[in-house]
Amino acid sequence: MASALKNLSAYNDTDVPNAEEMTFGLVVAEWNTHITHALYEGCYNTLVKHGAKPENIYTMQVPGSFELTAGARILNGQQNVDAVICLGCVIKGETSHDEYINQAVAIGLTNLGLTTGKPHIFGLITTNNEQQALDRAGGKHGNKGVESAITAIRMAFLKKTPIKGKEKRAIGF
Ligand code: RBF
Repeated sequence: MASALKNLSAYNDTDVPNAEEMTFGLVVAEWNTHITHALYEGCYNTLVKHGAKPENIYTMQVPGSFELTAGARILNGQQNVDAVICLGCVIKGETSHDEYINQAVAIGLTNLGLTTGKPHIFGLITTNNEQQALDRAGGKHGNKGVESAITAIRMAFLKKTPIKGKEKRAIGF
């Protein structure tokens, strides 16, 4: 399974830029709260662990995952953050609601990333059942909130760092 082979929660601390000067927006969905709060804990603690100041982390709760993009848009209007991380959990049910919500969030966050020029991190767990979600919120497949935090720091660092030419880089983790 792809996530078993690439569990980014077990990342190398030394590869992560310092987040001391960075600001973050966290938008968290209230549906499946036991999952999304575990994602939030992992995400928030990882940002702080890498230097982010608590006063520079703005948290907004929205009703469901469908509202994540609207929440991110509102947060952007109120705070000039370096990156926005959206955390939610959509579990497949008897109907195809999950496909509509997941697609809307993926497209919405892509659009927000392109129109604002700021990283918008897709921290949405999209699973077939609750166990798969638990496995990814601090269980056997790590915590996608932690991974979202690392991705946000790395992307914010890229945005803050002017790219240079003539530099051959090692590719890979
Ligand atoms: N929101 C979630 O974050 N996770 C879900 O698993 C979820 N399931 C839903 C299932 C149905 C049938 C509906 C109508 C909504 C669901 N929502 C879920 C809420 C959705 O993200 C949104 O808050 C509402 O549709 C209001 O816009």
